[in-house]
Amino acid sequence: MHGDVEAATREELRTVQTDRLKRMVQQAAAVPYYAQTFEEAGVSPDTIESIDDIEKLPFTTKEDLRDNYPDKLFAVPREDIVRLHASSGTTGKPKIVAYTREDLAVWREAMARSLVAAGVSASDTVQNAYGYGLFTGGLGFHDGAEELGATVIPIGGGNTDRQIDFLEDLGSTVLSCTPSYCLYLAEAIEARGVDPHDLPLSTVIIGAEPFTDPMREEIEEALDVTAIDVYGLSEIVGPGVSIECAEAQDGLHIWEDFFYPEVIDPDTGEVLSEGEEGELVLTTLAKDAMPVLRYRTGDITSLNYDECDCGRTHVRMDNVTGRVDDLLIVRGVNVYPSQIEQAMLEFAEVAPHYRIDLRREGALDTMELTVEHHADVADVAGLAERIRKKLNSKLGVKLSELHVVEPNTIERTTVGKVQRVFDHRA
Ligand code: DLL
Repeated sequence: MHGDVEAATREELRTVQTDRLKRMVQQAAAVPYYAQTFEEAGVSPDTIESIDDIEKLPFTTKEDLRDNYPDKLFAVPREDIVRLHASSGTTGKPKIVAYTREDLAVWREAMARSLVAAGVSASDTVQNAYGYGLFTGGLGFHDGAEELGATVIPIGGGNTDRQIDFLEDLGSTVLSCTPSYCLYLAEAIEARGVDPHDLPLSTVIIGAEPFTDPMREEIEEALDVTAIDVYGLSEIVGPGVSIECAEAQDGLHIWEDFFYPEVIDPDTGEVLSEGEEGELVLTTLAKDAMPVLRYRTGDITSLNYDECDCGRTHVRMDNVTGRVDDLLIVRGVNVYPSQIEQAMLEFAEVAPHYRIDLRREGALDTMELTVEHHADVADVAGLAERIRKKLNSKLGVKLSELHVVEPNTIERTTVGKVQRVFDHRA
C-alpha cells in the first residue's frame, strides 16, 4: 500500500469524510452558483453534521458545468490556480476544471496509490501512452508515476512504431493506455514479428473508455500481461478516482478520503443500496479550486463494501461497462453496446473489433453490426448465423444487417477514445 489511510477502519474513514465534506460545502457556498442551488434546496453549510447528510445536497450535472463555462465554478482567487484542464465534449462548450497546487498534490497521491494498487513500484518503468495535454490521462499518470518514484516515459498516445521500439529497448514493465489502443498496439507488435513473451512488459493499466471482460482477456492473452482497470473523469480529478488492486482484481477501489461515491436511480435520483446497479455520483472531498458536489457521472456501476483480499478498506465499484446515455433502443428493445460486445466476444472466432451503425427506416430504428473474425475461420457464413441467433436469443436484438469481415478491415483508433457506435438517425 502507498498510505496507511488505504486500510483505515470504516469509522475512521467516515470521520475524515464528514470533516472534509463540511469544508467542501463551506468552500462551495462562496460560489454564486452553489449558493443559489443551496438556497433552492433549503440547505446551508450547517446542514452537514455527518457524511450521511450529503443526500440533502443538490446534484451537479454536466450541463451545470457547461453552463458555468469557463470559470464560474472556481472557488479560489485566480492566483491560487496553477493548472486548468478541459474535457472535450462532442457537443457544446468543454468542461473546464481548475486545480490549486494542493489539489494537484491530492491527484498525484491518488494516482500514486492507484499505481501501487495495480502492482507498480519504484523499480518499474511506466510507458505512458495516454494523451498529454488538456486530456487528464497523460499528466495524471505522469505525476502519479513520478510521485511513486517509478521511471516514466512520457511518450503519449499514438506513435506506434516508437512505442514498440521503446517496449523492446527501454525495458518498460508497465504500459498505460486506453484498451482500444492497447489492442491496436498488440496487433502492431505481432505484425512486426515481436514475441510479447520476450518483452519485459507485465502490466497494462487500461481505462478512459469502457471494455468488457472478454475484451480484457483478449488483451491479456495478446500481450501476455495482467490488465488492470483504472477509472476517473476530468470533472472530479482525472484518472485515479478508482482502480482494481492486482491482488483481487475484483472491483475498483475508490479513494474514499478524496472522492465520496453514491449510486442512484438515474430516473428518480433515489440513492440505491449497496450492490444495486445505477448511476455513479461522486463528490470531491479535497478539491479547493473547484469543489464538485454530488456530480452525476452518467456511468453505470454498483458499490461493494465487503472486505477485500488486498487489505484495503476503501469501497469497490464494479467495472463501468456502460453509461446511462449509451442505451440504444432498437425496435423497442433496450440494449447497451457492452451487452453486444460481451455476447459476441464469447465466440472464440470473433476478434474484438466491431462497429454498430444505427439508422432510421420509416418509423423503425435499425441496427447494423460489423465485426471482424480472427484469422483462419473456415465457415464465416456459419459464424455469422450463430452470432445473429445469439444476439436474438440472448438480447432480443434483431440486426438489420450483419457483416462478419476479414481481420484488419475495421478502422483502428490510434489516438484518444474509440468510437464504436455511429448514429446516423439525426
Ligand atoms: O477519461 C480520465 C481517465 C484517463 C481515466 C485515463 C482513466 C485513464 P474524461 O475524458 O473526462 O476522463 O472521461 C471520463 O470516461 O465518465 C467514463 O464514462 C469513461 N471512463 C473513464 N475510465 C473508464 C473505465 C478520463 N475504466 C469518462 N471504464 C467517464 C469505463 C471509463 N469507462
